[in-house]
Parts: sequence; C-alpha cells; structure tokens
Amino acid sequence: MIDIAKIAKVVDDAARNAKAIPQISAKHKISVEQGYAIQSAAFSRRMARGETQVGIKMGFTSRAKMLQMGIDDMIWGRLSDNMLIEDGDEINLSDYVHPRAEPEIAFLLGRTINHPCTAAEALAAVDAVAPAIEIIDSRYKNFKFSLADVVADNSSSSGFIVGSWALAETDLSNLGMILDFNGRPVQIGSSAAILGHPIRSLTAAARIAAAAGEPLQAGWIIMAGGATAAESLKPGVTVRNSVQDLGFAGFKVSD
Ligand code: 0L1
Ligand code: MG
Repeated sequence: MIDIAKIAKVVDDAARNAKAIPQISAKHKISVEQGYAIQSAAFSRRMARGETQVGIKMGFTSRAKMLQMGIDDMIWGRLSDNMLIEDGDEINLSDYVHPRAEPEIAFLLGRTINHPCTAAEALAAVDAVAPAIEIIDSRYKNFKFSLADVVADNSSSSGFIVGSWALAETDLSNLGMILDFNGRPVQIGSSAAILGHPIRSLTAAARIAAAAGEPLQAGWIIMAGGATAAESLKPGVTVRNSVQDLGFAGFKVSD
C-alpha cells in the first residue's frame, strides 16, 4: 500500500525547493492511476498555499516529444496562476532543477467543456489562441522517469508563457514554429506535429478531463503540447517561440 499524501509532499517539496529526487518507482511500484492521484494531491498542496488552477497542459502530444523521452502515451498536468510567467519576464535557473523549454500553442476557453466533444464543438468553446512556451522541469534526477513517475510530478510542468491572444478562427493546421535562443533557432517544427492538428489536443483534453471528473472550465488556458523536442535552458538566453500567423511568446533567463 503506498502513501499518496506522503509521496505528494515529497514531489511538491522537490518542486518548491528545486531539489532533484529519485524516481518514485525506484522505491514503490506505482500505476499511472496512482501517479495521477499523487499529482492531484501535490496540486492540492499548491491550492492550500493560495494558488488557483488556471488550466491544464497536455503532454507527449508530438512524436518528437515521445521519442525524446521514450514514452508513447499522452499525459496531462495541472496549471496554476503561480506557474504563469508573464511574456517577456526573466526567470532564474536557481528556481528550477534542470528546466527545458518547448514551443507550444495555447487555447483560451470561453466556455466550459464538460464532456467528450468533437473538434468543431471544442473550437466553438475557444475564445482565443496564442503562441506559448512550456517550461518543463522534471523533479527527478537526470530527467529520467517512468510514465507513472512523470504523471505524479505534474507531467513535468513547471511554468508557462503565453503570447498575445489571437482570433480563435486562426487556422492552426500547419503553422511554422521556431524556438530560438538569442535569435538562433534551436528547434523548428509545425503545429501539425501536435497530434496532426492542435485542436485534437483540446478534444483529448476534454475527454481526459471529463473522465477525471474535472471538466475544462471557461477562462482556463489549455496548453496543447510541444511541437518539437524540448531544449535545455542556459544562463543568459532569451527564449522565443515564433508561430506563423500568431506572433511570439518569450522570456529571459538571468545570467
Ligand atoms: O510533452 C510534455 O509536456 C511532456 C512533459 C513530460 C515529459 C518531459 O518532462 O519531457
Ligand atoms: Mg509541454
């Protein structure tokens, strides 16, 4: 019998203190379901400290990400207001274990989606779309984990940056996406790499969230998942995700 609350505290403390921990699965045999229970309990600790849930992130929604991490299942995590980094702001590497950035697209929901839905229904609930970046920061040593481990660790989610919101009607089917560090492209991809079309990530999010009993709420931000592999952050870099027709989102890493 594993102690969900105890493990949730370990994961939460690791995130708060930016201290790497061994994989949970090295000590306890945990299922993916138990991983989500740990994630939920760890996120509740954030809420108890006054944070508010503002959305969810979808993970492993592109082949490049699955290949990079050797995992081939979609996962999700929770986003809080405290995880939001304002577009253009600076972060400090000492607040993270070994952070990486990945270029994404974000959806802003104008309506709650409380059931599995079609792409057309999902799109009708979207108020706006934006270029975005997720900062992932596995709390596990050497960025190594099992599927259940990463799920327990909020699917590695650590921060997110959203650029200016654009029209929900923007055609997202095949937009060029460039992640650059100090103006030098480090990852190049297309929005089509996100499950063939980012809207599929939103329908997957609706299905998963409804099944979890936590429907997607009006006003939430849904991060659709990385279009490319993630790139390790380095001191002094300015990071930018430029998305064709949408503009860009970015942040700085202090020296
Ligand atoms: O695509 C994702 O956001 C998955 C994040 C979890 C795996 C990782 O840390 O790369
Ligand atoms: Mg991501």
